[in-house]
Amino acid sequence: MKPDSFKAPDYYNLDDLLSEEHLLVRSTARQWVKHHISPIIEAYAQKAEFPKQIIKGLAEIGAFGSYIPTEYGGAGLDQISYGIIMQEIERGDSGIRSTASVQSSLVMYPIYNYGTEEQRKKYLPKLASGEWIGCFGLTEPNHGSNPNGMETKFKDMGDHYLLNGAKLWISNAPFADIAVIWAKNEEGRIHGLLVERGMEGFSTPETHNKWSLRASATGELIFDNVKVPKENLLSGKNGLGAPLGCLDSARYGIAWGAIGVAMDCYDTALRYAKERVQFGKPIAAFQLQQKKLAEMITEITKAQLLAFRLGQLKNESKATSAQISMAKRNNVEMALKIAREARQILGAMGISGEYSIMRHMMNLESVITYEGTHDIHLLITGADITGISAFQ
Ligand code: TGC
Ligand code: FAD
Repeated sequence: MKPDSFKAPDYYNLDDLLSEEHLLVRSTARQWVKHHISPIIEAYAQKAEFPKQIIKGLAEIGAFGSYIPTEYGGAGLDQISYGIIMQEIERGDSGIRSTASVQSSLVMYPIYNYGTEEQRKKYLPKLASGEWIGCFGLTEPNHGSNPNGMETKFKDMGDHYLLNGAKLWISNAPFADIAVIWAKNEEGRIHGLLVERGMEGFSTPETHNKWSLRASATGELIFDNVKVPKENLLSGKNGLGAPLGCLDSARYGIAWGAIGVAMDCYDTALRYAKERVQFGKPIAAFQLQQKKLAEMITEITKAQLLAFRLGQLKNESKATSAQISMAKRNNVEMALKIAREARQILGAMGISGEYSIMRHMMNLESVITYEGTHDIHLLITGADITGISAFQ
């Protein structure tokens, strides 16, 4: 792969709006990605393997529990810093950002917000340091966009819960030490349970043959009469709103992460267009190529403004779920379109692993589907503005 000479575009001087802390967090994450992700990521994506050796480094840059208070091992940063870290990591690879956002928003977030003090003390420091990796099980073979229909269930056996069911398409599952899983009790109410690797009847087979997110490990979670201790219930919140609350946090991170991918593709395409000569001129001199590049920087700038404002709203605890959906949907589609256009600017070189673009493009096919599909987020906006749900 080419050496990483990434230069981030900032067409509207948005850096002026960032604090000293934001800039420091960004430069730390950016340097780390340059040194520890860019040189290895293509090889790991090609062999479809997650590079486990980076876990400690991810913890060190504050990617695990960025906004979780320091007393629980988190980095104690604000929401904009969390977004910036996701942006920088996803600039390297969406699969690596997946591991970080699952750990932070889908595992540490519910333990911090819905867990007991004992659960926070037991799990959060281990997750923040990367000693333990977590995963989040909501999607099932028969229930993806409609998690309310889930079939995984647990029964109160007096001194423990008995858990049965299966989850599919779960990031980090094959090597996770702990799974936050969502299941229905005997009354059909959704609850979160903490299932640890090693519990009898719990297995995590890996899902192979992915064309996307190849450097991220994806798997199933199978529960065959798993005895879950009662103290592993997340008792602070139940109902579908509990897992969806976690998704709000993860979707917010993805809205920033997608900008990282778009910036990387734009930067690569701009540099290539200025260097590649055809018909006696750099291809950047042709109007058709300029149109592509000009539209890219326009869309990136709009997405940056959307993410920054959403970050301010998140910091003030004012961001609505529908606002988060709009940003996730817009920014991921923006990044995917830019990846496709950038790939064309590179001609045949665009399909080569020498450059990051094709990997980003393939990764985004997962990002546009997980955490709520592109169409589901459109329906969330539709329901929000009309007051009428069109899901059913
Ligand atoms: P609905 O009736 O709308 O809502 C049920 C209850 O949930 C509340 N709620 C939310 N709460 C917090 N945040 C949100 N975003 C919320 N949206 C809804 C709502 O207020 C209600 O509460 P209550 O107290 O009144 O009961 O539910 P619905 O069944 O009609 O479904 C709505 C829909 C379709 C939007 C929702 O089911 C949905 O978002 N579906 C998409 C599923 C999804 O996103 N799955 C993601 C799985 S995890 C994943 O993909 C991780 S990838 C990780 C990686 O690698 O990065
Ligand atoms: P379906 O729900 O079957 O949807 C199929 C199509 O129908 C989509 O285009 C959808 O938009 C459309 N559709 C569905 N309902 C409607 C409707 N009402 N109106 C209009 N169109 C509709 N899940 C987890 O729980 N944890 C994870 O860690 C996780 N990681 C993932 C990693 C990867 C690489 C991938 C690809 C997925 C992951 N997922 C995870 C699952 C992901 O969240 C689901 O794939 C997603 O929510 C969509 O569900 P589905 O694939 O079952 O599609």
